[in-house]
Amino acid sequence: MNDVATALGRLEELAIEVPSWAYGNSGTRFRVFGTPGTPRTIHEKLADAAMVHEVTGLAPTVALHIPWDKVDDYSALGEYAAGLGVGLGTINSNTFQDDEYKFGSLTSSDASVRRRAVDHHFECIDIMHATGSRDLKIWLADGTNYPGQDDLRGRQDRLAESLAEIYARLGESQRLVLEYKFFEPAFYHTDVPDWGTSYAQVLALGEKALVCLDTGHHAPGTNIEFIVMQLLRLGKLGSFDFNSRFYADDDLIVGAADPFQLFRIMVEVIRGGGYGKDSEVALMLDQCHNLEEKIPGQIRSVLNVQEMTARALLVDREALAEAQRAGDVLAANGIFNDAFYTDVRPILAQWRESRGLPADPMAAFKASGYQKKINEDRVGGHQAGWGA
Ligand code: PSV
Ligand code: MN
Repeated sequence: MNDVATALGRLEELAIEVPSWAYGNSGTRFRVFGTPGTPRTIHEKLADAAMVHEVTGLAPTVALHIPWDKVDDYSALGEYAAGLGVGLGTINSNTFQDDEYKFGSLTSSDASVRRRAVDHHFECIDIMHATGSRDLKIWLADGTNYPGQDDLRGRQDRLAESLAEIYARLGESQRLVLEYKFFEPAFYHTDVPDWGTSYAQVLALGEKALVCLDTGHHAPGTNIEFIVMQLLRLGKLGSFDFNSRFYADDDLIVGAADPFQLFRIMVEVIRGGGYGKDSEVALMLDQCHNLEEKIPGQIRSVLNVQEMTARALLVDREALAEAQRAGDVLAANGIFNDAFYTDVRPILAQWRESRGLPADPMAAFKASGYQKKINEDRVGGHQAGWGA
């Protein structure tokens, strides 16, 4: 195994972006439960996100979703965030909640609907200029429910045209990341269902367009780390939306369903140059907590990513390559698994303390009294959640 000091040396480079929407109410199609202390404004969401960063040192930026997080003055919002010790990150567009988009947005056969959807992305790019955000993240709910409902090829062609218009509007240092998802809300076909489609679309656009991989957006049994390897190899992995799933797009705490999968993904991220300060790959969370308290949910998530990153950094690459060259299947597998089975929690606790962070961020948050305070303070108003 790699020596622990070298591995932990690289841990310093880990930065995870948290989503603003994680702090609002969310749920399933059966029920969205309200909870005390839920933010009413983007300012309150940022304050909650800042707590995650304060106790972990891992989450310096917050992704915004438009129009959920719209404000009049984004420079002021950026200053407010900076005052809390965090920055504004990726801007997520939203073309999945307006009646006009019922049959599609960027793929719609109705030119006026496409115009509206493209204009929404122009607005997002304007916001990115004001916030200094690098990435515009596009996920489309576009798709159909029944064979024959629409022309699959026509939709793909219109998607390419719409994306080209949006791409042409990007600033020099801005990027577009196109997220894929194999189903939901459409059930027969989705217009960007898989990494191959996203890759084909962004390849046609140019080098500022990349793929966003949401770990919850694959069919059961998919080898996600293979996709990670391939996109890194092709230079087209732009970002991750981390979460975990048991069945569908469950948006659960990352690493909760399958820690070994998260480890395997981080191994490929590191192997492919997608990790650390010299990498342009954005590591984001995309989670909505339905039952658990939201801030500790995010803390647990970023800690899980940190833990699996530490384990992945422990893989002895040289010994692994040697075993692979020698065709020693079980030795190679053993070297890989040795790193996964290493309990890094005690050394991570020490590592945190040596940096002035709490050894146990979950306990530190609990002891901070922050949850009690927001439960008492945030009375009245409209709690943020889906559609707000
Ligand atoms: C779609 O399921 C998705 O993963 C996209 O990233 C959306 O923007 C996000 O969820 C909203 O929670
Ligand atoms: Mn996502």
